[in-house]
This record gives sequence, structure tokens and C-alpha cells, in this order.
Amino acid sequence: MWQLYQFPLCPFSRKLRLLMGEKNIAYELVRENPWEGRDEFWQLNPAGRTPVLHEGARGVTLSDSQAICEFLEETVERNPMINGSAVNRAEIRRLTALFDENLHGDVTAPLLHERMKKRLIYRQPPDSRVLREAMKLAHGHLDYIDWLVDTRPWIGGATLSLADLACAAQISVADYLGGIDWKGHDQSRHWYSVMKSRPSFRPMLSEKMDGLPPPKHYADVDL
Ligand SMILES: N[C@@H](CCC(=O)N[C@@H](CS)C(=O)NCC(=O)O)C(=O)O
Repeated sequence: MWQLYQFPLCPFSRKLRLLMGEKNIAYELVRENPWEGRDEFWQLNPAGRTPVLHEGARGVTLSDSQAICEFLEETVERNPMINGSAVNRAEIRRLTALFDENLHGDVTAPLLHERMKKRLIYRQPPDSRVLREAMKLAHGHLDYIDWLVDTRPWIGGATLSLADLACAAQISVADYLGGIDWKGHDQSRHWYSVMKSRPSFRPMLSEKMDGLPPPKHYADVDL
């Protein structure tokens, strides 16, 4: 069986877990805190980052969420998540990169640093200026997501795709860390509540990072 090395608030591991859930691929979770720099983990992924997907029996070790998602798309046909015409697939990949890079860089990464790493690792208070800026930038991203779900059935086009999963993964971590204010973003809020009620999403909502509880609304499907 696949083993997925991850920690509960890694958005890229969440993206992969959502894809594996949608495709009904079995896996077991292995807890990994990449910042601890375990030698065995660096041997699996010289980049020292989660997620890593490993299957000992076949001797297969994969890393980088996008490389792993593309691998699973190529090898498991059911429930394709990068689907449609070549133009549709390019659009799904464009949006996935936008969420993995821009939404993560502007919002999720600063929130993870200020609210998770500083609390659990460095024992420092968060910098409120950095938090304010991340939450301000979150509104810009939510405006764009509002527009996307206003103009098409799902974020990446006509069907659920990796773009929805990548976006929901980043938003869910930002929401856990108290960085999402849904006021004025009804379209995004509705889309996110549909995502939250999917069976692929449910297991993640009950998981907690030790010493860092989520806000009350976090696991509530109706927000
Ligand atoms: N592009 C990579 C990014 C992975 C990444 O940045 N993972 C973070 C955790 S969310 C990490 O392992 N950071 C190293 C650390 O915190 O020391 C992917 O998509 O897998």
C-alpha cells in the first residue's frame, strides 16, 4: 500500500489526499515534520519537503505534489482530475499552479509561518503586520475565486478537477489558521462548503495539529 508522508497542515499533502480520495486510491498516513530534517526522510526526498508518496514493495518513491498528482492521473484512469480537451487541461494546470504558487505564497505560507511554526517550533509570537497583509491578500484571491465559480460550474471548468482540489487544500489550511474572512465572498463560500461535504474532504476536517486547535467553524460544512 502507498504510504503518504505528511503533517496535518501541509496544503500540498492535502491536495494529494483529496486527489487520492476522489480516485479511491488506498494509502496510509505517516506523520512527518519536514522541519525536523530526519535523515531517513531526506533520503526519500532530497528536497526535504512533504508530501512524499512511497511504496516499499515496488520500491517507488515520489515527491512534489504536482509530479505525484500527474503520476496518479497517468496510472489510475478512474475519475480523471485533469480532464477534457487539451485547452481544458491547460486551464486546469494553470489554475493549479496559481493556487500552489500564488495563493500559497501570499496567504497560506505566511499564515503557516506566523501561526504554526512560530508557535510550535520557535516559541515566538506572530507578527501581526504579516498576518494583516496575508489576510488582505486573501481577499484578492477570494475575489478571483468568486469570479471563477460565477462563470463556470467548477473552478477549472465543466467538471470537478485538480484546480478545485488545489484551491480547497490551500483555503482549508488558511481557514484552520483563522486567515479566511468569508464576508463579501458568498460564491467562494458556497463552493467551499460543497467541497467540504465531499467524502474525500471529510477525514481531513477532523484532524488537528497538536497544540494548535482550529477555530470553531472550521469543520462545519455549512460554515
Ligand atoms: N512544490 C512542492 C512544495 C512542498 C512544500 O513546500 N512542502 C512544505 C510543507 S507544506 C515543506 O515540506 N516545507 C519544508 C519545511 O517546512 O521545512 C509540492 O508541491 O509538493
